[in-house]
Amino acid sequence: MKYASIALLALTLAACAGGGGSGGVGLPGALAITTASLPGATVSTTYTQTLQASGGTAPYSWLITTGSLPGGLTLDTSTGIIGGISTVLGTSNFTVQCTDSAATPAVVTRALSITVAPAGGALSITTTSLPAGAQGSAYSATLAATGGTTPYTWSITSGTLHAGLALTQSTGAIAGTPTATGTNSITFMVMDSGTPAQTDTKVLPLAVNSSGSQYDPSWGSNTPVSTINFNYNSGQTSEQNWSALATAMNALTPGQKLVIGAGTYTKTSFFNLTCSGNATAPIWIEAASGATVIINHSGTSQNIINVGSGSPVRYLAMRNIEFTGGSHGVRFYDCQNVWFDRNKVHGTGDAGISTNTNNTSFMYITRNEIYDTDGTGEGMYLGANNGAVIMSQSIIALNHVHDTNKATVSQGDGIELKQGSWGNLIAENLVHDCKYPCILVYGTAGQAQNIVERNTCYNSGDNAMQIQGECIVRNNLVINATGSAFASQVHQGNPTNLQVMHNTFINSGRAVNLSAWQGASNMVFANNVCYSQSNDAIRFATGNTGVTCVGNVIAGALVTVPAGGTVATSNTANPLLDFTSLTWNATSRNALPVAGCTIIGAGNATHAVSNDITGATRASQLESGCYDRP
Ligand SMILES: [Ca+2]
Ligand SMILES: [Ca+2]
Repeated sequence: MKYASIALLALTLAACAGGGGSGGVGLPGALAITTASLPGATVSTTYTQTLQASGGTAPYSWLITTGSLPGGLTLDTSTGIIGGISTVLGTSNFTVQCTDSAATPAVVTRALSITVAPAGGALSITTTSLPAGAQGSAYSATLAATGGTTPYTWSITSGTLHAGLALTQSTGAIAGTPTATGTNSITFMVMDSGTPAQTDTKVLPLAVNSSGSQYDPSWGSNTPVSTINFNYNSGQTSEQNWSALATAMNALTPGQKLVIGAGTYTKTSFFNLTCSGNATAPIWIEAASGATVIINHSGTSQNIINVGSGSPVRYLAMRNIEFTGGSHGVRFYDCQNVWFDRNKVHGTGDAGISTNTNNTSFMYITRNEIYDTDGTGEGMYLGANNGAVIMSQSIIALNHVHDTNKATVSQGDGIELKQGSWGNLIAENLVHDCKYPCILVYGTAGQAQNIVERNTCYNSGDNAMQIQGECIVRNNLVINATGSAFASQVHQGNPTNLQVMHNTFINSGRAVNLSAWQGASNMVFANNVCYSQSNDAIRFATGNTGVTCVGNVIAGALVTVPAGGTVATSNTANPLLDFTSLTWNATSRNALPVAGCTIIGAGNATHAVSNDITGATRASQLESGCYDRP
């Protein structure tokens, strides 16, 4: 067909050429306006252009017949010169008419336009994002713009800054100490000093995270009785320095703080930390301000440090220390009221942190970075199998656990809390790139529920978050797993007393798999966003009798889901358009729902959680998923 059409076209062209016609062009000598377009003008700058015509009988006269020139410019009707100083921005459209001097004058017209641009170019806000702030900490960021005429004036046209922050109009600086948390969507406007003035606006989200001080032990801020400075002795070997440091640590008595100077302290044999404080006189061991203190165990024969093996350790804080090498990184034995804060544990031969030999309680594991584990490879191994050792009433918060998926790792859970452990809070952790689940929690064997909230988990070679039962799971963001984003199933006990609310579960494969929920008591799956690219949104693998399932927004298939428990997104072709910026592979993870999408207002009020993943109080309407849209 295509070849036949081209042949026909060739024949047609040949016929025209043979006819010899001139084809529609004006007659030679006829009056014509030859100016096809006019160059742009710059505001407040002299402009001169001469309209051109040909043919007919000179002289010509000129006229604007429709529209008008930009303010400040005029047309000389005898010369065709458009000149003056333009004063108004924008594009003016007009029709010029040219009349010649023949006895019977010829008259022609042409539509033209002139665009007046601002001096210095168009004003534009160049800031594309604002750094996140922290509640109670000084914040500073400065908005930037280009073009127009400086100085600029900045303002906010919609939305508000967090309490404690202020915008300086003359500089675009946002500064202060925020007291409120959450993500505010703010429309900033810049105005220049040109005449006329230009403006530009941009919507920028500003996030303020909680300080997390609510996770810290009250005794942690007690005043030390005395502070001992321990300095690295450059005249000695790394091993000798370790030996001296080990001695200094175990010599600490209640109320003392040991402040360690920068250096790499290398150990090669077993070490057990045994110093112990009390509630009014804790012991602190921490790096000097700004110092990098590395405790390295050469080889994998021993854990880097053991704490409380054979003797109880109480009221001990360890902060800002980097632990590398060894077998387990830090292994807690008979420990209660131990605060492990802002440390790094990495390059270990086994789990990063473990509490699986003795029962532990009132542990505070906060703000640590744990990565590059090996062996069974858990970032945190908390409690032991089948309730043999339990952790209780402890807080695991604000940690960054990642890359527990090295090829030689056999399991590599990010945070694993074993059967029987109870009353613990796992909150605001960032856990990603794990071989096994990023967060795996079993049951409490009838004790108080654990709480798993406001965590962000992504990239797992298993289920990204797996919770057996006896737990409250809320406001988590979970993306991308080889298994399901979220799974609940029999592990070392049965699913029971499990409430899963206001989470966002995203996976190219199955989003949510709920097994053995049928007939279990107090099972709630409400107000979640469950999006699968090519599999099930929600699958009740073994039935749903007795389960509360309401307020969920889904994309993907449903398997045995109670009627009325879900509403499908209207963005069926690409459900991720419901979010500010989210990808199936978790490279983008902003799950704030966009205005007008199905998620907005889809939540069920009976199962509402009062805050969202940022800690902000949820405002009407009630969104499903982990983010409130204010
Ligand atoms: Ca494991
Ligand atoms: Ca809302």
